Amino acid sequence: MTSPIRTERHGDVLVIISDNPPVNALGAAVRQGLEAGIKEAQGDSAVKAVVIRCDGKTFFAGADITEFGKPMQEPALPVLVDMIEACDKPVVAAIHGTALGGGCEVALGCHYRIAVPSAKLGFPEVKLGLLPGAGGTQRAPRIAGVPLALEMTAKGNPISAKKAKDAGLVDRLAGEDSLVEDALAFANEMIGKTPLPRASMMDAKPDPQAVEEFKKKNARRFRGFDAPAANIACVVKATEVPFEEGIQFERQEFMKLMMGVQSAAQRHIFFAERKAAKIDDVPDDIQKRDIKRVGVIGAGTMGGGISMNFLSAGIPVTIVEMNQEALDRGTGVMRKNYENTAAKGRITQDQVEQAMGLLNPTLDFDALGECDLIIEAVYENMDVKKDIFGRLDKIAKKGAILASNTSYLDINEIAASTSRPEDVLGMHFFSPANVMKLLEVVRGDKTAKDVLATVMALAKKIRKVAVVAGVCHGFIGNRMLMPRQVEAQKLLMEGATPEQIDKVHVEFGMPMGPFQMSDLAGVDIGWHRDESRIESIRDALCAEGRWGQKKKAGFYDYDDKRNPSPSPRVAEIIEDFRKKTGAEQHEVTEQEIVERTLYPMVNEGAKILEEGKAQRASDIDVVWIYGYGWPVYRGGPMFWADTVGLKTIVEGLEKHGFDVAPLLKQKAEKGERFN
Ligand code: T1G
Repeated sequence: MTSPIRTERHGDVLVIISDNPPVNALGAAVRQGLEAGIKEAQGDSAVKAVVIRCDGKTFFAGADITEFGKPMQEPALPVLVDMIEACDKPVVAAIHGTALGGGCEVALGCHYRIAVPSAKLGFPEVKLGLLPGAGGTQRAPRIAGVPLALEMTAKGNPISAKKAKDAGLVDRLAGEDSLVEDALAFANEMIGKTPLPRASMMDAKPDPQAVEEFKKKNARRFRGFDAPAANIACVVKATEVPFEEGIQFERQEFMKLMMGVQSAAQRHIFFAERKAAKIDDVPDDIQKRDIKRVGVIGAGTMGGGISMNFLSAGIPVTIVEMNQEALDRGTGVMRKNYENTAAKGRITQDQVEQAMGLLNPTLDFDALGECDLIIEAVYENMDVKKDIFGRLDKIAKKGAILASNTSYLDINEIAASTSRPEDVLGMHFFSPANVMKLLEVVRGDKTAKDVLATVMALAKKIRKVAVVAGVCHGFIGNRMLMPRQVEAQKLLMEGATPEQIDKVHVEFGMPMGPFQMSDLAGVDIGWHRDESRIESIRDALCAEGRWGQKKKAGFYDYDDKRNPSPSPRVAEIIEDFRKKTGAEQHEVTEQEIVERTLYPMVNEGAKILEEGKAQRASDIDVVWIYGYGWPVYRGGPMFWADTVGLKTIVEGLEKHGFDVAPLLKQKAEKGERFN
């Protein structure tokens, strides 16, 4: 097999080039090729300098994650980086695209770095539950200082080439289209320069105050994760001990993380997210429809949020409402959202105007006739939706895709209200739609393959993580949410309190528990609105106007800053219901709460797989990570179940009288896993 690495001579300079699509991952063949290239440069007196660069869309984007867990082939990346740095001829890294992880470490092992302005550098290892394991935690603080090294390694977000240059991580910016020439010129200029700048020879200045501030500022973000603290410890170690000792420490911390469940979970999600984009029975290269303009029906919270996704991606939107007041309110909220983002410095005022300039608010339903994709985002009522789709059928252009944002309802039934069911599918956004990354793409029985592929590709363009779901009540996420909510209510009747149940979920790593979530979303969602009809604790709360945070009272009481506190009134309501129904009380333990609220979700996930409503277990994991904030370090419900052990899950379900899904029981009996 030909090596992905080739070398070229340009006068006194040897250029080592990697061509390893799609991201020049530093797999064994690349490492071996780089090693050979450096040896070639060392061994040839005519070579006076070296440039390392990559073909394709990016400089090395990291170690090859697919190699993790397999026997490591020489040279190990840390050894290779040290070899580059030890070269006695100047080595220049020519960076474009994203120099990430091991790629950034290779660059820091080089003596000089030149990058195009659009390039980014970063250490995303922490997002895989890891840390830079090839010297990055030791070289970055030595070159760029502790504060930036902490930001880059423990949070994992890339920085621009400009910021990298200001910090000394990059020496020069090349022309956007002249990286190769500029890198060669830089290398020639550095010939004969001694001593060569070697990061490992530098000192990293201690900065204990920056470390404490960083830890405090990010405590909430890092809650439950192992890797951030390990990254911080390595960066601090770089300021305390000689380079070699720091490298040993980094290596031991890296191995601890690599062997841990959290990194396995986070690497699982990395690949699961990308796998979710693939539709098993639809070829990647199927011809997709051209979506030049999107129509949105309804300018409420969802319609406005949905529209913003397209506007932010530069796609014009026609948004329709029934009356001017609702239309103005909706567009006003959209503008305010953009202005708030601009106020935080995340976008410019120009970008606000650019986005809003693409919006065409109108009361004219027929204006949707010029749209290539129309998304209905009105309230959850089947009759209303069928009426709208019937009207769309009359005015939408031929080939337009007709989508409903319904969270539960039957897409097949909605499609049947048109003469073009093959053009109909669900696009279930999660509130707030302009923030939450998950998009459930609901495939109707008659949805055409190109329609599905078009929407999946569009999802990536609007920076959503899309998962294909089949038609069933609640699709994937909300369908699994239901048994959790039902059991949580039952546990209240049997002796648990809302705060006890929520605490278990928050300590598990969820952003909030079932009752906090209910208060946030609105206790009154789906309530029959008949105050005299009180058949559940929820009904009793709603009848008293305890509709959740928006009313400063739900399952909890809320102060003006929406801080929750246990509610004596809710305790009374629960007590009344326990007495009225004669529910048997018992001491509810935390383990019982886990078994009765989380295990049933796994059981429902197994049913979803059995019924073919999800393509794969990892898709279900992606839904829960990106739609509900399931802690990524637990890998999603199905991955987590594998780590608990499916036998244990089955025993727990049977202990509490649940019907175990045949697929789950069968896998447990065979000692299999979902993922
Ligand atoms: N290894 C293996 N495969 C990778 C990969 C990697 N590092 N990065 C991407 N891929 C695959 C990906 O699975 C997909 O495959 C295809 O490339 C395109 O990816 C020792 C230990 C670079 C910003 O974490 O962030 O270095 O689905 O769809 O949207 O210190 O990929 O086509 O079959 O994401 O243009 C650290 C991870 C590794 C970077 C490009 N590096 N990658 O985004 O394409 S650990 C990372 C990304 C490490 C050292 C440590 C993104 C991207 P398929 P894509 P994209």
